[in-house]
Amino acid sequence: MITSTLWAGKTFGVFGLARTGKSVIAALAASGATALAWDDGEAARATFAGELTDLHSADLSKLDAMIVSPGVPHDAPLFRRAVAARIPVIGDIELFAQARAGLPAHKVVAVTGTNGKSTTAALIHHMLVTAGIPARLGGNIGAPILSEEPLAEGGVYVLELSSFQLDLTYSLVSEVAVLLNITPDHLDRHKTMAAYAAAKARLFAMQIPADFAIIGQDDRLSRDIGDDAVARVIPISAATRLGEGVSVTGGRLVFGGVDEGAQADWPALAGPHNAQNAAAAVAAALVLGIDRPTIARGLASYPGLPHRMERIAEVAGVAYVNDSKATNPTSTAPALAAFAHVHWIAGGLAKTDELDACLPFLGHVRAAYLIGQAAPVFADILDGRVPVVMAETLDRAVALAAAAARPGDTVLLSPACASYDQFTDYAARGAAFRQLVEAL
Ligand code: UMA
Ligand code: ADP
Repeated sequence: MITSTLWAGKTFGVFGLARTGKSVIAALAASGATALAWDDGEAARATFAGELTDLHSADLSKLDAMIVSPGVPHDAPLFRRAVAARIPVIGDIELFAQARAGLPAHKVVAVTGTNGKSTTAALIHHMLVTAGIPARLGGNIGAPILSEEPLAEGGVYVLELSSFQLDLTYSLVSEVAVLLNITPDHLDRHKTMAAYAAAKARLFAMQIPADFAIIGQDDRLSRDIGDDAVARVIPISAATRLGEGVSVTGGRLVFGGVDEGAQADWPALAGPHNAQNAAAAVAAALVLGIDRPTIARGLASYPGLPHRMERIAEVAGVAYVNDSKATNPTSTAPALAAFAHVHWIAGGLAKTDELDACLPFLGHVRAAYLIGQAAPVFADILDGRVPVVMAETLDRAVALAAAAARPGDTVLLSPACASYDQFTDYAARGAAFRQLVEAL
């Protein structure tokens, strides 16, 4: 666990008692601080082992800070009260930033972007491990960083950071910061694309000139953030040959203009989206001093992550692929592109009422099986372009797709939606899909 002497004797409010809140409370307690814990959710309170304090009626002005979980919206009444009480309102990543001064010398690699964060962060971590460099992987990937054991001198903390976490972070100076891409997502929280991009830009505003900013060049909002970066910028791209950067162009890895390898040698990194992720991870590895043969070994041996284009079974010649983590149209598009004959299970809680990024690949779709709240909206968009089946639930969708699929086809769960209307999260949705497939 990561602790800090800076917190000893202080009193913090901890708002939100899921993974983040629990890790914060443990780290604060181990550091000699007092944590006043609250969650608005009855279920979260019922399963919380420690003492609760109703922070809605507490005097917040006495607190040293309010530590808020990333999932709490900024218009939540308690969030507003904390802001009005003029105390710092911060997240667990800011606590980590504070604790860094007491840790053995180390580096931080922070990865953000709309899509590809987990893959890129996990790939960088894998390359560090392959190179024999002590490393930890945490953050939005599902492992709160304060729960990790501190590293010995020379270690590297790889953080996956969401816009929600960045909005609560003020002093994280990342030696290496990665921005993959910015496309529409989380607009219910941020309201505008400009506000969403501004949250991502914070990561680069906190850097110093000696640091490195690895910036995706494939969308304008990301390029703009690169233009304003204070750190040294390394451009990366999935598609463009970049003179001084790293790109994967036509399936070839290009470093600073030199062709260095082929994507075909990286089994868990297929597709144009993973070309971008690989380019970013290679740039980070180079900056961290990992040599090129080790980088090549890391790309080849990367095992992939569950719920991201994860091939879970082949039944009667039909492949079943779990891409439950694709929670917006831009992340679903590469999955549709990757397979020739797709029975596409989509829907859930839509983040936008369009599927624009997916439309170019509808030629690959034999039929769409729609589930969840988004089903009627998606049906309107897809009607007349592909056969549409209103399946409503995942179990019906799997049964109908399995019945229709022929050898050589792919049954793909790539919902382009959040899962919260029918599941606790994307991982539960992916696990349910796996169970249904295994029962076929
Ligand atoms: N709550 C209140 N009042 C409110 C709103 C929420 O009390 O008004 C409570 C809820 O009852 C809940 C807690 O606050 O108990 C919410 O916590 P949380 O949603 O932040 O849950 P954690 O388990 O701490 O998960 C968070 C991240 N969740 C979100 O950003 C929504 C996890 O990212 C992350 O893995 C974890 O911290 C560890 O860092 C998940 C995610 O969906 C995977 N992220 C989004 C994404 O990837 O698109 C950004
Ligand atoms: P994140 O952590 O940002 O959600 P993941 O690495 O978990 O990203 O990938 C989630 C999904 O997004 C994958 O299933 C894949 O379909 C898609 N994806 C991954 N990388 C990219 C990328 N660089 N650009 C667009 N889509 C991507």
